Amino acid sequence: MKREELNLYFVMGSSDCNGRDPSGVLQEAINGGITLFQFREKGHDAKVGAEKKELALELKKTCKRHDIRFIVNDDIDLAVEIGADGVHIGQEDTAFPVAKEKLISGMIIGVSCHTVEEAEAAVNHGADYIGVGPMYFTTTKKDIREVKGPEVIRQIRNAGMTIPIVGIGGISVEHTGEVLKSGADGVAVISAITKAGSPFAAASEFSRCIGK
Ligand code: TZP
Ligand code: MG
Repeated sequence: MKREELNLYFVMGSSDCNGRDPSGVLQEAINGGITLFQFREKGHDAKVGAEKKELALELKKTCKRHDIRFIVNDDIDLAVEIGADGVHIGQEDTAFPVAKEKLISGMIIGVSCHTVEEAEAAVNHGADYIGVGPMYFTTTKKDIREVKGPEVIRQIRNAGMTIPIVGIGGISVEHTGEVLKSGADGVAVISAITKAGSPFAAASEFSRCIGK
């Protein structure tokens, strides 16, 4: 993948949207300039089964219309079934080789990493990009690891790794410069866009700040 695709990575599921229609929120975020989308259907009242698939298909269609690639969090079977562009897996999710085996060749695999060692393992497995976090404190994900800030990204770069990196966790427009300066190619954001009065305005501000 082109590293620019990670510039503004929007991550979202229905329970992030404060009762708003996820398709509408995604459409606004796209209009505001996001460069990649991840469907992460988690938390209280997360949809499952047929309802989850239906929402995934709807959001994928919106992405497709705007040439934004559509990544599925964790659910490899769903990703394959609906022809997603890739998956994102955490350290506690399906092991990389198992995920790789199930995916169609060419699909993107992103991996969440919290340390230099985890980043090295992801690079060795052949991950397309890594998500590093939590950069800052967040209440969006309940089981977060220790907050180490952009320093971890700096350490990963100092260890010589050139893999595309996106920072995640508690990132607001104000933090974006600091995350990019540490060596990230972009920022991954949930609440700063989904909980904004205007997701369009929020995404536009991030885009302006990233300046690409
Ligand atoms: N992984 C690490 S922190 C996080 C995930 C999925 C949540 C990011 O959400 P927010 O609202 O941008 O802090
Ligand atoms: Mg996960």
